Amino acid sequence: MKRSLIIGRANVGKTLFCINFARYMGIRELRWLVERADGVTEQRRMSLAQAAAELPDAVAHHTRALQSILLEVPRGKSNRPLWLTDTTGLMDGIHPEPAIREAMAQTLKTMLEAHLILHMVDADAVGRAAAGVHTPEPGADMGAHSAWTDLDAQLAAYGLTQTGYLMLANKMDLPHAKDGLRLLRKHVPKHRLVPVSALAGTGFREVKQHVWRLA
Ligand SMILES: Nc1nc2c(ncn2[C@@H]2O[C@H](COP(=O)(O)OP(=O)(O)OP(=O)(O)O)[C@@H](O)[C@H]2O)c(=O)[nH]1
Ligand SMILES: [Mg+2]
Repeated sequence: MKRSLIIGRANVGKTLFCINFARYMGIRELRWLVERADGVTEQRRMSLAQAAAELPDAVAHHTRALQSILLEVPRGKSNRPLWLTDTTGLMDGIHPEPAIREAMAQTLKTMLEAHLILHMVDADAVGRAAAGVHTPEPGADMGAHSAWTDLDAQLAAYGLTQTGYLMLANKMDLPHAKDGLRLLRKHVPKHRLVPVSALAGTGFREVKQHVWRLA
């Protein structure tokens, strides 16, 4: 079965996007298939509200496994199943916790096999970093975790070789996101870049069109 994989740095909004995109697709209850890096798989059922409420603010690497939602893509008179897979956030350098390193390796391995890659970046963090605005966050240095870095540049370079790749500039509802989007367009002039807000649900129609076309 084909997979649409959402990847990116920690805290850019991958999980919230999956939850709200599933809602947009008409899913009322989430049935996650969780694939842990140690090979164990499990099912988790929850309401959309419960899933969103479980997301902490500014905690990097909240997601530590592949977690997939089954979508139905209309194809003629029938539907074609497609996994929408949320992943562990990536980072530059080496994470001190082995479990997170393994989960990040799992993300990268799965990326090489995925039919569709949605590479998410935090446009607001990019804009904030460019403006020199440091927003202190509780618990974690969100700025350092979510702005554009070499890792994004490498993912974007890989994306140029993949027809199923699309870059998503997230958090467009926040004040510095427009500046961030402008900068991102300069960083990756050859890529198709879709501005979205995982929180507000904007840009979802374009993402759906891309996913449906290639599913
Ligand atoms: N304002 C705003 N906040 C967002 C948006 N998307 C995500 N967030 C917030 O950003 C934080 C991180 O979101 P997550 O969905 O957990 O990010 P993630 O990329 O899955 O993070 P990891 O699992 O740690 O890699 C949460 O507090 C979300 O509520 C958005 O579009 N706008
Ligand atoms: Mg997550």
